[in-house]
Amino acid sequence: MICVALAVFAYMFQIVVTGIHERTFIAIKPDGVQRRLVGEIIHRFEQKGFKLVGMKIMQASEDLLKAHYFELRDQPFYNRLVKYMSSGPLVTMVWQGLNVVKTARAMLGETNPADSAPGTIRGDLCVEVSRNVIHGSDSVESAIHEISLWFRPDELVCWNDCADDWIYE
Ligand code: IDP
Ligand code: MG
Repeated sequence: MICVALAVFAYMFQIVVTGIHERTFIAIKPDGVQRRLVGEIIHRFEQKGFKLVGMKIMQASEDLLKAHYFELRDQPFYNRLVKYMSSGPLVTMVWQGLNVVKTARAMLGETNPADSAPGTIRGDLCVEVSRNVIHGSDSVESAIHEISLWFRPDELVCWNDCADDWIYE
């Protein structure tokens, strides 16, 4: 328990000192996979300059999705959400970079595609809130929690990015 607390503290400290190590959890939902939007979505994050440090295709269990969406358990759409998210494969990813949590949320758009500006993923690629193609962590704390829920530490790859000097001063 103390080790986990120290690891979280060290990670948070690293984020505050050098924000380029911030990470977020992104999942392309079953509709995004079925509609062949995986390449388009990865392209946007790569073009922005963020670094991919983890990725897998998987079909999530209802138990995992219930843990992921625990805060929404009292919402009327919760059961349908869990069914939709477990209905087919997801592509789950961890992206890293300066302010990546907040910037990724801006790139996603609003929860409801109808409120999402053109140019955002949900604004450009989907129509209905219950089929909104992508998930992104909403805070640095939830990103840390979600990454630990969906990825084992050895599934994340630290690699030297030769573009770093052209993305960061
Ligand atoms: P977020 O995905 O933008 O963070 P949340 O409020 O955390 O939005 O909701 C999680 C997911 O639940 C949404 O992405 C969407 O798939 C679904 N959802 C949210 N609100 C509704 C709704 O009013 N009807 C149906 N599904 C919803
Ligand atoms: Mg959310």
